[in-house]
Amino acid sequence: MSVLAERFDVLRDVLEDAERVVVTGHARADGDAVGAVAALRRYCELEGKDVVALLNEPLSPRYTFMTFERKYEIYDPARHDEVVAAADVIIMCDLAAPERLGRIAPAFDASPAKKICIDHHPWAGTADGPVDINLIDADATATGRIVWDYIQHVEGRVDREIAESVFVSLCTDTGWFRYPNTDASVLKLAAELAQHHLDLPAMHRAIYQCHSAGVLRLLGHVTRSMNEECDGRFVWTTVRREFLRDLEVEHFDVDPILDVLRAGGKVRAVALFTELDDGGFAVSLRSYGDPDVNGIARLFGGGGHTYAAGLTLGPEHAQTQMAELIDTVRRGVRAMAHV
Ligand SMILES: [Mn+2]
Repeated sequence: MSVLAERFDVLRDVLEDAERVVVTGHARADGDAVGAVAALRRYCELEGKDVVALLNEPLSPRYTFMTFERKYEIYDPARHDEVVAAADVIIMCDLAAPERLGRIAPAFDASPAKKICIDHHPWAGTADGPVDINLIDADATATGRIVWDYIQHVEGRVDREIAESVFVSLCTDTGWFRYPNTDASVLKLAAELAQHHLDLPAMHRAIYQCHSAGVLRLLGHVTRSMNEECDGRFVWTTVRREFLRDLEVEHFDVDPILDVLRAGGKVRAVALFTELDDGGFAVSLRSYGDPDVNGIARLFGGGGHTYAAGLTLGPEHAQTQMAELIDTVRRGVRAMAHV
């Protein structure tokens, strides 16, 4: 039984009384956020609710194969502020910091709706979560899995759309079943979802083999220019704006780059610094849980999970902070027991 069982009962009572529901996720929605929002939207629809799924941006092309592609709306203040204000319930998925709702955040804050948070990032705040009702379980594999557990708990209907959505959450947050959060229960659920006529090879192709030639060249650049430290156990690199311009790459996902960086046999931690337009850097950190990259990211104002975390370095002291961050990871890797 889920540790959230009691909270699930609370959510069921709230949803039972609700007519108008808005479901949303963090800006630049990743697979888990997309999957969780998509599954909840469909669940609410099957329950007869007047439900709207709002995202900040169009879906990444990786996820446009989903049925959800035809079911969500891109937030437009002129159209949606009214919808958000009139909602009985707003559910935010895969984030516990409302400011990460991006452009939707002000409308979310202003709405008198009952607010629900469903998330699996470690919650570091004082109360039990940021909003009225918080379903936060840092041990959950993916936010989409919490949504699935909820639907199971209330014995809700499940169809192919829900199965596909939860599968997208599950496979992306486990890196297609390779990260440390993959265990027997994950594979068991994946098998159950796959029974809803999911085309797994096609999903894998859509999500992971969708790169432009420019991004492939970027991968080559990244491996050529990577820095190896601690006898190859820590690898880091920087992606400069000028490289992206030269390669005509406008958008890219960091996961394939991080996958390449950590493909080395000795690698225990990687860091990727992507230069931003303002001269700051978006930083992605990965490990196998040790060193705890969430702890390291928090020191620099970011966060995430023990094995995957991120942060942003402002332009002002970017170089100094980058050096400090690299040194912190280096020390974390050196402190690891040799295996
Ligand atoms: Mn997630």
